[in-house]
Amino acid sequence: MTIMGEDSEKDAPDRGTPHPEPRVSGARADQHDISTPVATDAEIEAGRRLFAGEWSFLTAAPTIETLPPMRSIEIAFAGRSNVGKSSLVNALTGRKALARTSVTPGRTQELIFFGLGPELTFVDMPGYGFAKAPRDKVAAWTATVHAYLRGRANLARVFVLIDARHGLKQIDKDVLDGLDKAAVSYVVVLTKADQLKKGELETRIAETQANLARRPAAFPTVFPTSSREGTGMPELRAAVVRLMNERGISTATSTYEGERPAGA
Ligand SMILES: Nc1nc2c(ncn2[C@@H]2O[C@H](COP(=O)(O)OP(=O)(O)OP(=O)(O)O)[C@@H](O)[C@H]2O)c(=O)[nH]1
Ligand SMILES: [Mg+2]
Repeated sequence: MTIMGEDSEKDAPDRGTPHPEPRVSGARADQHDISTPVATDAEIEAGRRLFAGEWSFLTAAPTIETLPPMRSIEIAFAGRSNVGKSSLVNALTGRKALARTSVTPGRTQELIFFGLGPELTFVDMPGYGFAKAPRDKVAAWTATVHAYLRGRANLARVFVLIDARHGLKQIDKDVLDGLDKAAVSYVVVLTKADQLKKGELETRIAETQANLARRPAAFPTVFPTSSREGTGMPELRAAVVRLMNERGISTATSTYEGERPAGA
C-alpha cells in the first residue's frame, strides 16, 4: 500500500500559534481558563524541537495479528471517520502527506504506524461511525481498533478526536467508556476549530470538558485544534513532550533533531 495519497489535502504550513502562560498541571477542568490547555514555555519549546525531527512510515497493520513489535511510547489517534485524524498526524509532524487524508470517510483502513527516533510512535487509526466502505471491512477494522485500544501494552495515550462542530456523539461516548474501563489514558482533541466562531468554540470546549470531568481516564483539558491553520499544534506537541518526560524519556537529546527549520 502507499502512504502518499494522490488525494491528500494540502494543509496550510504550521506557523505555530501564540502559546499560553505556564499553568499548573493536574488541575481539574473547572479550575482552568477553558481556552488554554496546560503547557509551560519550556514544554512548548521542547515540543517544537522534538517534532523538528524526521518522521518515517513504519508499517500498516490490517489485523491485530500483524501489529509491529512494541517500541517505547505509542500514541494512537482515534475518532469518527472523517474527523481529521490523518490530517492531525500530518499537521503535528509537519509533513503534508505522511498520512493519507480524504474528503471521503473511510480513507484510513488499517492501523498505520509512524516513528520518530527510537522512542515515539504515532498510530493513525481507521475511523468509526460512518465510513463509506463495505460493511464487513468496516466491521473487521473496528474490531481491530477496539482490540488494539484494549490490549496494546505500550499504548501510552490515545488522542480521541472530536469534530468541534458536532461535539461528543453517543458513539464517541461509547469509545470513551471503553477507554475508562480499560484504564487507557486519553486526551480529547477538538478538530476543525477553524469552522467555528470563537464563542461557539468556547461553548463546545466547556461542554466537552464538563463531560470529561466525570471520566477517570480522561485528561481534564481539551485541546482545540485546526490542522488546516496550525492552531493547537504547539500545545499538542508539548503534551507529547510532557508524556515522554513523565515516562522517563528525555526529549532534550539530539536523537530527534532533524535538519528542518523551526515550524516546518
Ligand atoms: N476545515 C478543516 N477541515 C479539516 C481539518 N482537518 C481535516 N479536515 C478535512 O476533513 C476531511 C477528513 O480528513 P482526514 O484527515 O482524512 O480524516 P480521518 O479522520 O483520517 O478520516 P478516516 O481515515 O476516513 O477515518 C478532509 O477533507 C480534511 O481536509 C481542519 O482542521 N479544518
Ligand atoms: Mg484517516
